[in-house]
Amino acid sequence: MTTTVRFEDCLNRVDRAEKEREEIIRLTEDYPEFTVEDGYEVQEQLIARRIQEGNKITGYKLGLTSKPKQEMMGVHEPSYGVLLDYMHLEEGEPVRFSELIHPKAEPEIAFYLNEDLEGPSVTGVDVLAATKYVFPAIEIIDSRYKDFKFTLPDVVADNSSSARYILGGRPCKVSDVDLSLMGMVMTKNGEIETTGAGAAVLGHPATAIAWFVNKLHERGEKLRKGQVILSGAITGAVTIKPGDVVQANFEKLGSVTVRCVE
Ligand code: OOG
Ligand code: MG
Repeated sequence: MTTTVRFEDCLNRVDRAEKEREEIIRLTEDYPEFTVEDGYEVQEQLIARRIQEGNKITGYKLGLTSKPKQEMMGVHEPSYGVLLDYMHLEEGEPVRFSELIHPKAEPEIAFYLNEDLEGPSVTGVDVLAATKYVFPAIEIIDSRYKDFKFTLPDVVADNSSSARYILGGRPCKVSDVDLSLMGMVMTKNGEIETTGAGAAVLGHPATAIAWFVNKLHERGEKLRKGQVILSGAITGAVTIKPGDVVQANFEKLGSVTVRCVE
């Protein structure tokens, strides 16, 4: 971190924004020299605060792993964030808008690990070998930045917009499916909103996770048995409002549904 960036200030801004549900301006507006590395530093400190507050890490999420998402956000590199226990919703529990700023819904494939996974040089094949199950998932993202506008360093500092996630009830053995060719249809209130296939996520969702594991290694971290990893949205995010019911339907994997309330 360059000396002109006030690290503590950046950390306090993203921390408060999530707690108070208040949009903030991009950190890079006040600190143009803020780097992606700085973003991960702030993210790490933010998660340390959440853990100190009594929360637990349940896994990770990848962001901006598909072309539709990268184009939508104007960012051309993936990012990652940390999933905490308070972000997990059981299927059937609603997304409460009163707890969030301007949430959106994304269709994702979630991985559940059977073994620890540590870089460097991890490949998609290694990821599949360490994966016990895959699940259909919906991620609810909620960027703390005004109008969902950010650069890569900003979004990384904001824990990659992590807010809530829902896993479908039916786990599927990874060996029983082809995640690359797997079709997906997302509906809102019964109408088709977006369609795609697993290959939208860096060619294969396991490739995205391999990228992530090697990245984590650079920060001296690894994935642990029992953690959930969201591999990133297959399509652009879907706008939602209270009263909406969103469903992600995957070929073979089945579906996952979430309802939005005030
Ligand atoms: C960043 C997070 C993107 C995904 O799956 O691509 C993400 C954002 O768009 O706010 O979670
Ligand atoms: Mg996502």
